[in-house]
Amino acid sequence: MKAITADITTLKVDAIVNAANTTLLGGGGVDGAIHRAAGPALLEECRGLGGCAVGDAKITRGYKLPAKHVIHTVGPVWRGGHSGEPEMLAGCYRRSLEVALEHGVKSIAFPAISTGVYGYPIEEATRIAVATVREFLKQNEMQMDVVFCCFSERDLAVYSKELS
Ligand code: AR6
Repeated sequence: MKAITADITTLKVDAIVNAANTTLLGGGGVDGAIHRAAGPALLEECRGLGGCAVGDAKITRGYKLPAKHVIHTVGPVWRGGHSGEPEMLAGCYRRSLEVALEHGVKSIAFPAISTGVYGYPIEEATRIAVATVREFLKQNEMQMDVVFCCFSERDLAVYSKELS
């Protein structure tokens, strides 16, 4: 596991994770950036997926992206932390890794799911992200390169602290 600052759409990994919404039909933030970079064929494939539940994940091809696949997951909207948000956010990381494993993905990059428009506090979200990925890799005794792709130096500092 490592944390970097980058635009996730530029990463040449087996799969990048998209912080989508339940429709899977695009939006703003990292979702908008991924759809723009992948091209309209991504939206076409997403139309056939029938949406995605909060905490679940679905995979598509990467089209014009350097990444081979996009794993679309839907984070929870932050409502103060007592509405099941931690469990749902952990589900995003766990389900994304399960889907990755099923598709032979050896390298994966995650954005900071739910911490933008959905308002999840970065420190708490980071703790869940790192703990859930660590636990998954340990339980599955597997080799997967996991990159936490931060979009600001501030987020990178939070991730670096959590990883050390
Ligand atoms: N590369 C990496 N990280 C990025 C990029 C990028 N190109 N662009 C933004 N981020 P958000 P959410 C960071 O709002 O909170 C969409 O409309 C951003 O700085 O994209 O899960 C969906 O359709 C933040 O740290 O996702 C949903 O409706 C992180 O990505 C809703 O937003 C997540 O911010 C999902 O909200």
